[in-house]
Amino acid sequence: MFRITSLFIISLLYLSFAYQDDYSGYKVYQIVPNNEDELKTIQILIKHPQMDVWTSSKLIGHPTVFMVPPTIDYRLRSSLRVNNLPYDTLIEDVQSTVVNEKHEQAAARRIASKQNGLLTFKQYERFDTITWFLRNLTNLYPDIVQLINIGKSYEGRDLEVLKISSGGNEDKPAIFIDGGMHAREWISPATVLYIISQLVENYSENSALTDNIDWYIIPVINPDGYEYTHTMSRFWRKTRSVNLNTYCRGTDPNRNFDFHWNEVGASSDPCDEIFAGSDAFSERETDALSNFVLGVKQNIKLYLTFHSYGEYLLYPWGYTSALPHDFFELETVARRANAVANKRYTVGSSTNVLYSAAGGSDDWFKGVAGVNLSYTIELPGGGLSGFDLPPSRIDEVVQETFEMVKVFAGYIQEKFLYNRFLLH
Ligand code: 0X9
Ligand code: ZN
Repeated sequence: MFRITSLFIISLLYLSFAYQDDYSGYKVYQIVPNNEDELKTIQILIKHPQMDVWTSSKLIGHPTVFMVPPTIDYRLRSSLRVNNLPYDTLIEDVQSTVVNEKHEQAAARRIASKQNGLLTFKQYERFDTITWFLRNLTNLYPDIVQLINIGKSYEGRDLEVLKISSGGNEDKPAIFIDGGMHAREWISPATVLYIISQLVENYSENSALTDNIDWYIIPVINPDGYEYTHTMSRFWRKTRSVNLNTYCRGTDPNRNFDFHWNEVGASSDPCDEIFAGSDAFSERETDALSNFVLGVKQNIKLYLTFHSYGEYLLYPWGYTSALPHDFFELETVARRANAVANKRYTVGSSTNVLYSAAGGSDDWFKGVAGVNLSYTIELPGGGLSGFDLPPSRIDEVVQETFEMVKVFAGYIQEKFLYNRFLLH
């Protein structure tokens, strides 16, 4: 009996590891363009469908980092040589980085388990723990928090928005925050969880932020992808929905929003990392999010969506290089927030500092939901891969980012409350 049970366990263990993605022989390169010509060559290079772009920018001096499979490595390097493009090899063998990160995670878990509290910000949490944390907040702080189910993910996970409100006036300005849209950007859910924890668990100290503002917050909008990066494939980016007539799964949720959908910087090929989906809002996750937002849009005055990495503070548009009519305000508020990060972030419109990409959530919030102040925040990278910011650095990033969020919230108060008092 014992032998049968242990055989069963061993085969289960084997099965759970057997299909994990193996990044042996995958390499990561970095190119920092010194002039317009190099910039142009990079833009062409990163269009290669088998290249996984980790960060990129349209600005001279800003790095473009990408991962390549062994199958195209030789050709890629020849083309870099032919084009006279100097590059650095950031990672010789991606698999060893993934294994290292697993060890780091295990060590971080041991440290975290010795501390009090459900979330310690000493490790990247799994989706179940995150859900548990949110639900527990509704038990502990029923007067100020409410968990609103907005739908289910493709694989059936609950999509839940936490509403933080001190009550009173129904017409308060609101801030909407999401994280975890791209599965592998682990620092994003961690940051959003920290914001929640500060607003709720540290309520007395931060009550100025909740007295006059309502908050709608969802830490992981793409939970299927997030879990998949923890269990199967560390660098998965998209959702996990099945696509027709192909084995390639998933849609890039940040190309799936119904505003100039699939016009530019997105792909119609389900095997691409920037697949826009079979249609706008084809994904349950983006559909649920947008339906919920349309119901409360008149109150939402600010949208923040957290991604990683590269330290960019981006505002619309991503679908055109034209600037929004109120770009001056967008720029001014972003610069104020950037001051708390010692101006490390690059501020600008997505198209002008990063790349053109239509169907992003930020564009939709502004263009369709009418939330004029809409930002994508690309958090700092770290570790070797950029996405493997060591657990020991979570604290520092989330704390600094919360300070930035305070600046954004301060502006909302200034604009929508104090001005109102003055007018009345
Ligand atoms: O490409 C994206 O979706 C975002 N960068 S990431 O590296 N996290 O994937 C930037 C999105 C900027 N916004 C729009 N293009 N609308
Ligand atoms: Zn992202």
